[in-house]
Amino acid sequence: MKTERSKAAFEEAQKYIPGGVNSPVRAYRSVGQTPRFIHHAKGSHIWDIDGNEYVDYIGSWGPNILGAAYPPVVRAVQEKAESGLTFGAPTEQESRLAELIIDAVPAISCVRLVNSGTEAVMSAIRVARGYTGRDKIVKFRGNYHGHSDGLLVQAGSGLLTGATPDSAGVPADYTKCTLLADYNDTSSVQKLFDANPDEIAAVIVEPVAANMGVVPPKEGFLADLRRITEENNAVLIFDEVITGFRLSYGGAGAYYGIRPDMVTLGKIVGGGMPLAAYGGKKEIMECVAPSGPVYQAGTLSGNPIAVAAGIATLEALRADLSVYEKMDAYATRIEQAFLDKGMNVNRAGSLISVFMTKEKVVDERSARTSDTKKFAEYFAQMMEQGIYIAPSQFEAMFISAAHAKEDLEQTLHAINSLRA
Ligand code: KE4
Repeated sequence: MKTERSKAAFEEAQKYIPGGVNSPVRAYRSVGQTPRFIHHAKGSHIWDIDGNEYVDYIGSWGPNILGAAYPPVVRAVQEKAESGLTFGAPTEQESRLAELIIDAVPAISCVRLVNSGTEAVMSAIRVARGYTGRDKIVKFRGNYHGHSDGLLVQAGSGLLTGATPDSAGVPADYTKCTLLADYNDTSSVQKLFDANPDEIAAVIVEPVAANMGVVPPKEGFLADLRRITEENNAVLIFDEVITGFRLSYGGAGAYYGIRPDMVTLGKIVGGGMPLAAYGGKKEIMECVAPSGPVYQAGTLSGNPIAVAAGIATLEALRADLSVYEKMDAYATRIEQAFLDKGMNVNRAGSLISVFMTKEKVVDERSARTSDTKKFAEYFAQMMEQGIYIAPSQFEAMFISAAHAKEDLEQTLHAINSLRA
């Protein structure tokens, strides 16, 4: 596979941008290859600047659930741009998107639009602290909630791929209120509440973990979190930046029948534009300025172009909910092909990960037993076969509504051709 142009572009980029990329996982460091510089994407396919074409299972890390450059979304953006890119003032379309979110996500009665998943989570945590008057929060080892200081503790995604799961530059004081539990281990959460009575503001969880590879919740785990947080008057936050509008139109909460107090959204909700959101119970969200004392703001929050993309995306999904069964059926075929190869695979809806370990992966500890060198070899073979997957053991494969029969055939062929 030719990668000369990407190689040259990567060299050039490294003159100006840290590591040559604007987000670490894009640098392909853990798979030891040249990151592909992208020329364009359409539907379920993506092309790099060397002209290589791939079946795309990253989909920009989740947003492209309808496929890349989905015409109604592109049209909505183009039309909206004609009347101005940003006003810094309220528009009726923001209320329309908020209404779509509230109608879709059972746990959300009031919602604030922001610009990234990081910002959504950072804000939700602040609101939970303001609402409860408590400082401590519980997160799970291997869960990634964006890069706000207090959450860069034993985080997942690029932090798991890198040297340490914590980041430099975060003062100890900023993380001393962040307590760590183990995913799928209810007792580890109960112990923290027993040891910190009336001090924990919130538990934040990826209802399906997708940043240590895909790790579905064990039967009863989410219900346990709901029970324990209720018993202790703590806020339960589902970080649905990945699962929102993916696991079902109502997200993981609707899919598993658990209602958290707050939900964070990103990726799909912005249709590929920089838009995210956090919301929840009205009495909690009324703490948010200007209606309440918890401050949060943003120049481009509710940006008209991003809102137009979000509205077009949600309206397209809502108009044909059969896409969810279609994506799950496609994902099941991929999962079965990996199983037939004797590979270790986790799947939740249209999210899949293979793990280079013999252990069943149920938490960060078991995820870290994976052989990342073996993953790099798997990655290289899939890319050679024109299958574009995440350059890290600790990410997910994202199936979209655009993936078609030919893509499935090419992918099944690639999986069957994998050399051990
Ligand atoms: P952003 O700030 O990247 O929009 O969202 C942060 C975030 C929050 N919560 C969850 C559950 C997330 O998965 C993310 C971001 N996901 C990563 C992929 N694992 C984004 C890709 C990247 O970091 O480049």
